[in-house]
Amino acid sequence: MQQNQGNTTVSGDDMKTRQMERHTADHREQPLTTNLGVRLSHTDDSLKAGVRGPTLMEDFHFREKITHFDHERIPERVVHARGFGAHGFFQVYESMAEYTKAKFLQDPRVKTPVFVRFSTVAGSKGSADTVRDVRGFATKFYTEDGNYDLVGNNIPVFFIQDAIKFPDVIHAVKPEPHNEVPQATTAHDTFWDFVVNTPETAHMVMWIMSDRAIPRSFRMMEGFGVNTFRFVNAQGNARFVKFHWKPLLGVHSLMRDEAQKLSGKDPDFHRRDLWDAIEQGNYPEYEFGVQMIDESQETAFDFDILDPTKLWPEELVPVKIIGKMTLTRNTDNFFAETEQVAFCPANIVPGIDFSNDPLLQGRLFSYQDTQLTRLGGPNFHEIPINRPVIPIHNNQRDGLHRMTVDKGQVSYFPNSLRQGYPAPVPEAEGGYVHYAEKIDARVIRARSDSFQDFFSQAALFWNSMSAPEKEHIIDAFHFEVGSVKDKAIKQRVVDMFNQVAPELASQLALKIGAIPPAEPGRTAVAANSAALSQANTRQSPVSRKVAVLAENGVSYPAVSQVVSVLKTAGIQTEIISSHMGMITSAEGQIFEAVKDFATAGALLYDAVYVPGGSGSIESLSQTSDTRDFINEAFKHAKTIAAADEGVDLLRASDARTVQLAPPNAANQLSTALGVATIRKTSDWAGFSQEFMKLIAMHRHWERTSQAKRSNG
Ligand code: HDD
Repeated sequence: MQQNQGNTTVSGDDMKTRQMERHTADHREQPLTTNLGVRLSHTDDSLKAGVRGPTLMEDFHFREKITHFDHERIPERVVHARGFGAHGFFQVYESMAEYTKAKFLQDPRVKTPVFVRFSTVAGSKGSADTVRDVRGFATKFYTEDGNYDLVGNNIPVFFIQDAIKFPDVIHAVKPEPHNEVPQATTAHDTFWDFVVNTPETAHMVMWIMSDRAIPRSFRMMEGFGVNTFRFVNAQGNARFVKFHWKPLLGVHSLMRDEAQKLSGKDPDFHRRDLWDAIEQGNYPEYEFGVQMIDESQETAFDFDILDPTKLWPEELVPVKIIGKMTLTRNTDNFFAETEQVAFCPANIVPGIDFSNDPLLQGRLFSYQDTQLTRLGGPNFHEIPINRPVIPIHNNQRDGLHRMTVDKGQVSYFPNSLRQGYPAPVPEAEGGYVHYAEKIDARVIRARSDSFQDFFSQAALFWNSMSAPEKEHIIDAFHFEVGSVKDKAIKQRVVDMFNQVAPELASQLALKIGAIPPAEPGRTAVAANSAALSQANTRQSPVSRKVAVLAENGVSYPAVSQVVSVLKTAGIQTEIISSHMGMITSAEGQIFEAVKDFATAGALLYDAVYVPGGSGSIESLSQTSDTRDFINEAFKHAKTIAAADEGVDLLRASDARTVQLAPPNAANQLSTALGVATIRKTSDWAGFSQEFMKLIAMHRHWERTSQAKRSNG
């Protein structure tokens, strides 16, 4: 599939696309038929005994159509039910032969096809995208050694240490069983009841209450393999590894209030964002990183490297960036691809092996098992999205929905009737051999003592947060634990997190009517890790969305020149008016308003721009929709820009609290707290550049802190 071809890039990335194409159907300009190919003359009426009579049993068309419809749904995933997928490819930057013999990590010219599915965990298939939850980040690499699945999350640790507790944590977080309420949220009694009775959850709970759990976009999240795996090289030497995805756009999040409102305004916010970005050619990119620990260092850390509630601080174990994944193609059919894709952490290739992480060990069983119910039998590997791009040969036969017609008399091994084929492959020729770890132990149902420190890394996470991130965590705890009815559970949350961050616990207690801890908890961890804070992430304005508020009479240069600079930088703009359709600038040019205040909202944009033009501003100021729009963007710390009379419109909004360009000053740019204003300028390019710098910063948190202080 990916042979060397001189110095040219070997394009394996379209192998999967070509394979999938063999299974696609294009119905354009085709006659209507039954599933058995009979052409149909009429499909709008069932066959009846007389036009007003009963429907006849012999109506094969009716029976087939309704039967198929009746069975269109399959069970949703028991977790990660709501997801969204895309195709792409992966390329390693340099050969990793020193560490692993995995073929897809050897040759930088090789493009390995991938399919990625992002997901939320707790919600049903039809729930909203922006709920507070961990996001699944599952990648299927279609390698020349077979399929490799990296089934990760956007949070590097997990709630529990042992897979046997997975049904418990999921039952606790899912809607409560007696009334199936609430949907897709951790803000309810059973979740927090589980947390206070399971202190190993502390670290993950800190992440879940942080901004990580409400990402701005799937394109702006990190991914983590979470569990510890092994790399094994051709000499048979192994290292412990953890896997990372780092988005080139940086890691950015929504605000709680914004995320909750978005659930109503656009429940498909994240999937729409991913789909649109790919359609527009803004291909999401993630660098692939590995942390590696030598086998000899297995017990050298003050945490157990097999404990999935622990991360390996990047300051101790650096992340080596080894390649990049680019997502380039949306699906043709959501059900066939995104719904039917089946991931499994046990799907590995030579060069990668498992560790004894007790969460991983349980996962190795669960995923294949769950697909038997979800996809209806043992042949789901034949579904096009799940097929490897290399041939499959073995003696497995039959079962529900078998597609392959296996030829011949023999379906067993050893055999002589088929000369011993299909034949096992020696390790040297690529046959998988499990790493020969030495195990010398007694059978026991217990947890290792080295897994007993539940709070140190939770405290490390808290220490590593910037001031706004800490505020957001307190706000999240306030909402979530404040939604719990049982007072004893609320109190126990305060007491438990007093062990992690005493200032968090005491502030939370005051907000939710619990008793503040008498003295700080016992975990005294001073360390912090810069890599954990989103304040240190990459910044880029690319693919951000800007709302331009305009009416008839808007200034032509103020719109056209700014929009053209933004577009060149890969920023999208949409003109929003009180009505959709054409609007005329003061100079007579026509713009199209693609949205109006009913169909849009500041929630859907990263920034707002109000160009001048007295006619436009006069009309805009006549509706409270405009003020609401600006106020909402302001509240959510988004970049706001205005020029000329547009600045006056800001004066009538909450943005008046920041410094704006004064009425008579010409060409004096003011950029205070993420609000860029200017009057009487001809330097639109310079103004646009400043605007873009602010957009790249994502949010201006100092504004929200200031607002809080002045309110409080
Ligand atoms: Fe899991 C789905 C990630 C622990 C059992 N899991 C699932 C998906 C992701 C993860 C991303 C969705 C895959 C897709 O898009 O189809 N799960 C994780 C991570 C874990 C984790 C990062 C901790 C390190 N999971 C975990 C445990 C168990 C499971 C401990 C059970 C013992 N997970 C499942 C499952 C799912 C699943 C029930 C549901 C649907 C599916 O597998 O295909 O088997």
